[in-house]
Amino acid sequence: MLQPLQAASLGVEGEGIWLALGTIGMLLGMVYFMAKGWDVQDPEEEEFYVITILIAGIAAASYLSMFFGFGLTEVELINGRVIDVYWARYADWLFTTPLLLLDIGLLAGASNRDLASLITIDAFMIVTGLAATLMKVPVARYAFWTISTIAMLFVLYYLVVVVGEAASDADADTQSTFNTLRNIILIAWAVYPVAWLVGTEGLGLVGLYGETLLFMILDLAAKIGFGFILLRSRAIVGGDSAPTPSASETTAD
Ligand code: RET
Repeated sequence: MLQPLQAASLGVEGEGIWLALGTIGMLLGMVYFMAKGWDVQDPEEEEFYVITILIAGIAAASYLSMFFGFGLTEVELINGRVIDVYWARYADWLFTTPLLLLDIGLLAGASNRDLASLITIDAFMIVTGLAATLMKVPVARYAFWTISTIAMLFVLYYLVVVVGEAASDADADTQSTFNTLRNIILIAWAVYPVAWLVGTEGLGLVGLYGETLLFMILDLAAKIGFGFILLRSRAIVGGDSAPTPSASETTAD
């Protein structure tokens, strides 16, 4: 007997519940951000809203597609093992992780050059992660996982050192929001490669059900939790209400 959830979503099994919850969580986050930003006039502040709403919207679409089994594929490894992978995650992450970095980079007042470097390494991380996920030869999978993880360490290092230095020139509100968001990224992002490794794509210690739950929690924290803190902070308010609107034109090299 097909459960209603399974009937609606081709090939998706028990993990469909987490994909449904993920979709709802992203939609609620998006609607909350839209409602909160409705009256915002200041163009600088508006920019943060646009980026953050887009992040939640892209994720909602990706979760919905996974729920319907669209983003799901099977990879047959040369050793005969067949694994189910949700490739739609990578399409989501390819756009949303750069947007998250853009959010925090703009907040810190990082230079365009630094933002471009950060986003390029990040995109490289996601693309090599997708390669790791789709390869048929196990050793190649782990090789690409390692390359992607090294790229992630560069992203995190860059965020702390280079973007952090730009943020240290900003006002106290901005610095404290930057520190909180940076810590969310440091903690949440570092769990992704571990989830991949212990999940179905890697060693298979955790099944698709547990892995989908873990990614849902991580995605909601990294996108909606992140956006919630960013958009509630006084740091993004330009004009009169902020003590010093981030004097961030300086390119401290
Ligand atoms: C993969 C697998 C290969 C190794 C590494 C990975 C890192 C993924 C990351 C994803 C972050 C996603 C976010 C989504 C927001 O909702 C591709 C899992 C390093 C860091 C923040």
